[in-house]
Amino acid sequence: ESEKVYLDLCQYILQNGVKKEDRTGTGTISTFGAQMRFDLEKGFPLLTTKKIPFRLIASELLWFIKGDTNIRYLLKHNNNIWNEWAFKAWIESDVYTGPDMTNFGLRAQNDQEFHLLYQEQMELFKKRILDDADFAAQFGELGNVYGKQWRDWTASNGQSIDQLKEVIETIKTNPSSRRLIVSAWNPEDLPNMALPPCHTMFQFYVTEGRLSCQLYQRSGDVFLGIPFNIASYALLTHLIAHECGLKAGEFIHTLGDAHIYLNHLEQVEEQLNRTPKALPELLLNKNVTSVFDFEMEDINIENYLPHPAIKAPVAV
Ligand code: DHF
Ligand code: TMP
Repeated sequence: ESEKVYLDLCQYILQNGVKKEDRTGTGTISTFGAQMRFDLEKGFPLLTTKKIPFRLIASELLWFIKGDTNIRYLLKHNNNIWNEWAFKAWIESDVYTGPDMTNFGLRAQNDQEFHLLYQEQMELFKKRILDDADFAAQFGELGNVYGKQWRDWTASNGQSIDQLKEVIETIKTNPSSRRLIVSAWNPEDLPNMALPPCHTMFQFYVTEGRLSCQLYQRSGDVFLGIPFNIASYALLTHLIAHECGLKAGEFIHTLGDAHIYLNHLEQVEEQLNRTPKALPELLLNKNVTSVFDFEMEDINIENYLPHPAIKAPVAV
């Protein structure tokens, strides 16, 4: 059970984490610097100690791979994980004339009446993104986030750099390279992003027919975000290995600020009381040969029998 490294990290932070204020006003316990290794040959690292919605992870990854940065694609796939950050820009804009939604994330947790009002506005927002292409182009946009930097990094001379395409090409032509890197951290472009990238850069490594990947994540929400990030990069490694005729080797997850939000502590305790089950397997459509051609129906998880989901509020 390779998810033990994740449970150990949770345990470690509970025991050794230091109280730390954070941007969202929620508060965390935090440690700096941690590493988890997942052997992808021993099963697909989708946590079993709580149910993780794999189709949300797959559709988010396909969205990055397409170079898309607008939540409209995600909403069309019934994926709501980025809504709050587009909604935030909308309610802070001059065009928004609805009820005051300032600080909606925290207020919705503490005030039931406001929660209903917020839900109503969020539903209106989602509907408008789906129904109105012009509105979506303006307010569904998260700015120059992952998809933009991976596929269309704008260089100072104005040229576009397709980092993902180039790294896949290099894995094929020069697999021993020590420069197999994709960076989402573009300092000049940070002001143009809804959220500066949390998964900031990743590197590939090829030996003995196996493709490994290491991610440097500057900031990790260990209960909510990290399980998604693990599965997402494991899937990306499998997709690239598939195209390059390699086996998936290891996924190594290196974290900077690894934190548990103070309103996730009970949930983490509950999860730690559960016994992990066997990891599921990933099944990819063999007829798809390029990373850039995968669609949702080409990606499937089998034998996934997790414990039930555990709900927790996301800090905005
Ligand atoms: N902010 C914070 N504070 N934590 C995050 O993990 C985070 N992740 C982002 C953007 N901003 C963030 C993008 N990824 C969820 C998971 C991943 C994610 C955003 C949100 C999430 O809410 N997951 C819930 C339910 C998902 C659902 O079923 O719709 C979960 O229980 O895993
Ligand atoms: P920050 O920009 O202040 O670090 O806040 C970002 C929060 O989102 C932080 O709790 C980490 C979390 N996060 C993840 O854990 N994984 C992700 O993929 C993303 C986008 C965010």
